[in-house]
Amino acid sequence: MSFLPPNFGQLPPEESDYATSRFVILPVPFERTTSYGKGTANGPAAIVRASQSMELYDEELGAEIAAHGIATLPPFLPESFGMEAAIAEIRAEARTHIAAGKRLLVLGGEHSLTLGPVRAAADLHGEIGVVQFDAHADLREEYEGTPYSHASVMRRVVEDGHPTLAIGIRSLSRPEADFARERRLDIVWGHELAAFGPEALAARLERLPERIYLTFDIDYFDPALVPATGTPEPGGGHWYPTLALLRELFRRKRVVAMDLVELAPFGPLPASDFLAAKLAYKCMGYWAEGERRAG
Ligand SMILES: [Mn+2]
Repeated sequence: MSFLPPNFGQLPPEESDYATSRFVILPVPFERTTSYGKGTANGPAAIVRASQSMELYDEELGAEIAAHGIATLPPFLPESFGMEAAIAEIRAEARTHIAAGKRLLVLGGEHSLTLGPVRAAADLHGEIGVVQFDAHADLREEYEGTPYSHASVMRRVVEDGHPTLAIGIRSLSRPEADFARERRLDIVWGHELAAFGPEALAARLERLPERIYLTFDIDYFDPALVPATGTPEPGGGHWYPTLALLRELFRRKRVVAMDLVELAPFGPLPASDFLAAKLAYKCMGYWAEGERRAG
């Protein structure tokens, strides 16, 4: 039996060595505060496994994205029991790779972990905006006793002072809606998605800084497309329209790091895992394209 590299895309060493790779995958199977369905800790492994059965040629871009190099790090799990300290550990780990000039993709895990790489990106780049694809606003002051819950992550990001754009939101509490209104947060609601294309996105992106952190909660998608997530919400994004939005984002802005979170795989339906793997790969392709156009 031949040796299968346990990396994203099942790439040979020349396309997956850390030193020469443009992209770095950081699996963070972090799950502490999920509310309903469990299983996001299994997300990163499922995404990497699915990516190994994925064609590496991208027909839309006419290129093999993997040629840029994709290094897969060993899974990173913070040792700290407390949430604040755990987030600080993830922040330090993420900062190492962004500082090394890598294009960092964090694979979750639950959405609470996002605060770590957002703070790492801000440590290194100063002013950043945060673009969030998500079904849920995640703007709660706190949830189930912690301000570091998955349901509070964007509240912390806003309080850190980062301008945000949230896309696909269709689930939030009244206090979250009040907070969003008071702070004039920019939100593209779920029911507006059908009419929201790349041109509309470009106009909204003009309000944000040049450097962007992208956080992608997989429950943004219609659960008919991605049933494997802990708190599914009807409605949401579809595949090709979402890719068009992502391509526009990477064209218009300099994305400094991103994450893909909240996949909770279940065996009988691997389609969600494959969608997540392909989404990560498409983002890398758009990322490289955007940077090439920027020169
Ligand atoms: Mn979320």
